[in-house]
Amino acid sequence: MDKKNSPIFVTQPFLPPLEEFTELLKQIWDSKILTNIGPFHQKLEAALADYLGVKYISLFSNGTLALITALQALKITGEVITTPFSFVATTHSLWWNNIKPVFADIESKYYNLDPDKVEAAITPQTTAILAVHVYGNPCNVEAIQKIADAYGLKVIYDACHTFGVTIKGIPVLNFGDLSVMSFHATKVYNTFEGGAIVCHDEVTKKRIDNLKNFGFVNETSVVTPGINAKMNEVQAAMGLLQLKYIDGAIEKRKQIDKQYRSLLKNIDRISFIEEMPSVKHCYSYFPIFINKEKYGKTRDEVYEELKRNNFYGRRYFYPLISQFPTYRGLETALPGKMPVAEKATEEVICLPIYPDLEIFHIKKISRILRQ
Ligand code: T4K
Repeated sequence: MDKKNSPIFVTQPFLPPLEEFTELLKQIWDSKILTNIGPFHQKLEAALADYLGVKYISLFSNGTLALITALQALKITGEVITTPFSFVATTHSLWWNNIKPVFADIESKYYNLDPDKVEAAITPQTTAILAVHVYGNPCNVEAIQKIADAYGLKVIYDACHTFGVTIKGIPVLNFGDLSVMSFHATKVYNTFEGGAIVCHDEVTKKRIDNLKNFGFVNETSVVTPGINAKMNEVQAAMGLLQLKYIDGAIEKRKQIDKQYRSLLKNIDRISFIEEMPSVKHCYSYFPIFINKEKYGKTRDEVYEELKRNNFYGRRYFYPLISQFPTYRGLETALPGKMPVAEKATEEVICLPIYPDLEIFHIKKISRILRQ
């Protein structure tokens, strides 16, 4: 199939030149060190800490295990306030820790947790806030921290959509008690699968490292019932290589974001998220919102139309996590409780965005949306 007619998905992983990866694979073959915090794992932790501007980072096999472990690391129990507008893994991490999710509504500008709604949801059982920097736009970190300090709560950020994002030059990963990252194939920076926890002190880093390796501290001592969530050497080698190319990949995403903004700006029946001031972005997603009344078509009709034209956008995040069977019986999940999230989930389509997306594709998508 020629390039112009092949299907275009919401994303396509960025991959470095295969020869360079083969070179690193050869080193793994020679050393026979495949996993268990080997040399590539150690090198990648140092390199990422440096690139991201964080003090401590612990690598994981994926973002979901990193989320589950982050909650273990802080010994979170009881109730945690979280957003319904995210990938389901965010709330699943609470379920896996026997923690009751308490959903709070999002704000309508960036679709992140609304701090006022967070405060209103606090009960004597609340121990933490699990917020998501959705689509890579930072939460209102100051307001969230203020609430956390006033009520003695921990803050964990699901930073799976933010890679290298800064607010006024400060890495977003440095806010909150812990931040969790995903390096899944569909993310801005990928190690095929992978993830990480960012923390701010050595004791916490040690605890996280123990937790991801069965609780071992040496050959014979197990200090905690840990899990196996280590990143392996092949993933870590890929991560090192990806770092060489990441700035270029983000720059290409930036250009695509710019094209969409310029081509869609005059279609007043479509809205998209304004660029946040003072934020360095990573352009992980390009969500648009289809208002049925203004557009004259439902979001799903537009979504299907794009598909008929070979463009496979995604309805991230539909349904809301709170609408899935596991969670919909919770009091905070009941219909009408979160009007902003309930509207967003019915209107959103994430358009394709990835470094190799061609300009003619962006133009064609915009043309379809304009019809
Ligand atoms: N928290 C948040 C906020 C997250 O967004 C995620 C993951 C997590 C936590 C958990 O992190 P991980 O445990 O995954 O590290 C995808 C991803 O699987 C998931 O990682 C991601 N969020 C979520 C938003 O999207 P699906 O089910 O939509 O993926 P899939 O397989 O349909 O892929 C989407 C498109 O990407 C495909 O149509 C084609 C393309 N693709 C995908 C893969 C896997 C490729 O071209 N190559 C590939 O290898 O969930």
